[in-house]
Amino acid sequence: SPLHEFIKGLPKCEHHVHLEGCLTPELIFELAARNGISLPTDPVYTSISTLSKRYEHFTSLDDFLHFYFEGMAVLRNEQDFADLAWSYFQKAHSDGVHHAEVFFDPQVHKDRSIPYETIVGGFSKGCQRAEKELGLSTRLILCFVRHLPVDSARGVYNELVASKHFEADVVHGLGWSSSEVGPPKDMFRDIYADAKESGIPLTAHAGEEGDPTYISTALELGATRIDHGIRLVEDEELMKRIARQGTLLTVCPLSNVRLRCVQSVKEVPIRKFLEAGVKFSINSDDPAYFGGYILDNYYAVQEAFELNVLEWRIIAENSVQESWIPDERKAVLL
Ligand code: ES4
Ligand code: ZN
Repeated sequence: SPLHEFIKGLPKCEHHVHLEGCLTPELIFELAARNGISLPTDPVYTSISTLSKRYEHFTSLDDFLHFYFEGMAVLRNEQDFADLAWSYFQKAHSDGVHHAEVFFDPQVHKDRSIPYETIVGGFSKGCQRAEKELGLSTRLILCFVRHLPVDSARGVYNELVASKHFEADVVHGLGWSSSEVGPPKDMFRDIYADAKESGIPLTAHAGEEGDPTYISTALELGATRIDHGIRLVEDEELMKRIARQGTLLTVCPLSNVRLRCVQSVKEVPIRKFLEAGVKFSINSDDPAYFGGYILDNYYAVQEAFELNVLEWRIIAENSVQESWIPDERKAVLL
């Protein structure tokens, strides 16, 4: 397509990528060997290629999450976390990403006895290296998971407070993710109330598999951004409100296809969001599992919707404007 060079050159900001979702089959095998960890007995772990093949056939969010949580068991030492983050930032840089806000799941690592300091220490070293060597700006967003007890989230939140990592901008904001339908919609109500009181920026995965009431609950609890949010189109009034408020949706088209939220990228409501004036960015989610990084997602949107230069400028501009960065940094990126 004639716009491919233009899209490649757009200044990109990534707002929705899980660092653990950047763990490629290659890196899983490499870290398992380095750390002397045996991989699960499931025959899909026979080789890099059998594992990669399995990733092409997820049946749902929870089917994917099983492999996502299994894979991250190879992360043991601070260096593993740093190497994983660095591998993502190098790829993002080559895709034209200038600013990246990245999620990580401390509860899941703590559950397998990795200390909070090892996790945050490693990931933040990866961020510092990206800032220094690639000129990327980065933000770490600590993500709570919905499949573990809320007490475990409270434990991590207490460690965040004790570490003063928010005040030091080591951890910039909070999110929630993992299984959407099932656990109570408002399970993080108390934690989000405390975090909001402390001025911590809040986002939440909502409206991926779940209906629009998951989105309205997230907003009620203090989220100022919505991750995925594609089912927003099912509630006209809520969509108008989100457009009016200027709330950003962080959309992940290839993820939605791989997890069967939609049958093809054409079903992702990109046109509807543009027409309704809903701000969104295009992101990679779990690129090691979903067959593409951010530029692949941009290209997939172009192939499905044939947007014009003006529409791409709106998308790129909104992704800069809604980033959690100071105005001076926005001015550099625009
Ligand atoms: C996720 Cl695609 C997706 N949805 C919800 N939670 C997640 N964690 C990692 N990837
Ligand atoms: Zn996600």
